[in-house]
Amino acid sequence: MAIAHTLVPRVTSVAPSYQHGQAPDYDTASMAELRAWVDTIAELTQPDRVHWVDGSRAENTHLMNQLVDEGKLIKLNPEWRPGSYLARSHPSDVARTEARTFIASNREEDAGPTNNWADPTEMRATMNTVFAGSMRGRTMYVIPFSMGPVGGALSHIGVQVTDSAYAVASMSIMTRVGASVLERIADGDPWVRTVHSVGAPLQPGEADVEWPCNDDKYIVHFPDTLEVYSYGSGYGGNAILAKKCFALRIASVIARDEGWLAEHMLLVRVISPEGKQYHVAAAFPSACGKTNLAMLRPTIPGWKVETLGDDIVWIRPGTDGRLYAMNPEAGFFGVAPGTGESTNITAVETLWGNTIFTNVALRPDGDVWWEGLTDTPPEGLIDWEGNPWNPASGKPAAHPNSRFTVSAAQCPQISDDWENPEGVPLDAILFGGRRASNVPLVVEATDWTHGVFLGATISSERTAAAEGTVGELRRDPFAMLPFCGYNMGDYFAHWLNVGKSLRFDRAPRIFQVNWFRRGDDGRFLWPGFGDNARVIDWIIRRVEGQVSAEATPIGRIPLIDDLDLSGLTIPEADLAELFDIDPQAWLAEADSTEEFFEIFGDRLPAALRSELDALRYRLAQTQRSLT
Ligand code: GTP
Ligand code: SPV
Ligand code: MN
Repeated sequence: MAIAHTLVPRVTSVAPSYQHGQAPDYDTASMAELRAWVDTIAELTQPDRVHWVDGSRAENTHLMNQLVDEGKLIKLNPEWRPGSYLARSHPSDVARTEARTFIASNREEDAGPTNNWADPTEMRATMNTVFAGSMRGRTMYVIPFSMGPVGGALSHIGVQVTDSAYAVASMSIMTRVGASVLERIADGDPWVRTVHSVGAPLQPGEADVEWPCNDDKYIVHFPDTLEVYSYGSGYGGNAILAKKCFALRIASVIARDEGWLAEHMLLVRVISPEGKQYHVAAAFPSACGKTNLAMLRPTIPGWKVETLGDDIVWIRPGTDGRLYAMNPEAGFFGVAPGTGESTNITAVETLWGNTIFTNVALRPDGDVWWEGLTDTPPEGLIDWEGNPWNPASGKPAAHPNSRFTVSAAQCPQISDDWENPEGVPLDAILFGGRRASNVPLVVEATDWTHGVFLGATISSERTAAAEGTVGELRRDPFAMLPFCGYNMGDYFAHWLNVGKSLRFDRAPRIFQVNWFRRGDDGRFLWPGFGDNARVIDWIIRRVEGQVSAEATPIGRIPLIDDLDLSGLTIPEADLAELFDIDPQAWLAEADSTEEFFEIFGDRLPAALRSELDALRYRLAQTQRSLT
């Protein structure tokens, strides 16, 4: 396991001709094209200054000091949290805005029924209107970035222009930024264009606010030309355009065309007590446990987990018939609430310093706090809106979607291979969601097609990661509902095709998991967190063919005796309920799946319809045998 030496910001080499903040003067046609594009955006948005980001430590220090001087960041007490800052967003700008997220593909059917489609010609006109003069009074930063190690075979590069220094600071942690990326562009590597403005121009002499943003928001993707325009929001996936906009929505389109997969997944290396390595990727919807599983500390002896990624994985079929997976990001943008020593000590250790916190509470001693960090809140907290917190108010001190931004290299259990440009071979893929009922703790798919059916039919209770009603059940196929840049029906077909390109004995096994099943009294039936290693242990033993499983209508489940529950005291009734499969409830689930599938019309692969038929058939059989 690697000990993290690298501190944020990541320092990349500076080309000799590259002056701090200035446009690089590489004399190549592709660099001229980049400079011309930057000029066009500047002409439209009218910033006071243009600053080319070089990714150097000096530049980062300057930027952070400037943000503190402007009152946009609070420097935390270095005694407790060196090199760390707190940002407070505007209360109206706290999460991704799915209703304002658009796929402006040339053909409406390419966006599909799960995306907001916009006519690209009309949307371009709208963008030209809203971005006109939108950066007045501000600096426009030009950020060259790489997703994946610079120059890696699976990597892709992009450029984000933004008028938010906070977005620059975040991008510097979340991606590889700097001159080495410009060298690739100068050499002619293709790059994705992304444009971001908070939509709050300043009149001469007008004072800035703590968190500039605009009530009018647009997060727009042009998949046919590989461009992103984001307007009005400074928060998370709306502003760090390399993340959801590029590495998922745009990358999924590139992946469709090139035969690979861009997924909303975590990636871990699991090492068995025998010392054998396995690689597991897992797709769970937003705020459903990816970061926690990525940083798992097993509670059962002998097992070790190393972190490779916590949110996005790019997966390619290899020539050997296996799937290879790589995390394209360089940092974690993780949910703060619920992160504590008893749940995710690895994250707590990762956050020792060099971290930007957003919308958490401030302690009187200049450190931070959020619900779940400790059992009892400290005295004298300032809440995420900057007001003294009254515990009796019933309002949380930290916003439910408050987050930390920190370099992956700081994670104490980061894998030595996390920057391996080849990626790692996958042994298992997990699909999960937040389901209070119906879905058992773990179910194994019978084959790849059934696994794709499990992924396609995930539903999950909504969380605070996006605007909407928390707790409401919604379909979130492959945890990609808000992130697939093309027709989800085609995406299902693509998954089936990728399966066909694998050697059947080398394709990863597919499982469905649910850490969130609840008892009648509302409590979680499964302890979760470190104890999820017990489920991983069973999954690995299935991969190795060491244990049998019970065939049920919905898939294969463990024989209880095969689960390592040593040291746990779970009432037998709870265990039974964790694996209970109620045929009536599942028939109703099948009806809802049919309704969901109908929205895709003839873009739904026939194989998934057959899977649904087969599921109903098996459920009906069980019903007969029960009655
Ligand atoms: P995004 O960054 O939005 O994609 O979220 P994520 O999928 O990485 O979710 P994360 O790991 O940050 O967890 C979200 C919330 O779920 C946190 O409040 C966690 O404490 C909680 N959580 C994670 N794993 C478990 C678990 O095994 N059991 C229970 N009960 N809660 C969990
Ligand atoms: C998610 O919502 O899945 C996130 C946070 O990882 S954001 O980057 O804001 O999309
Ligand atoms: Mn996520």
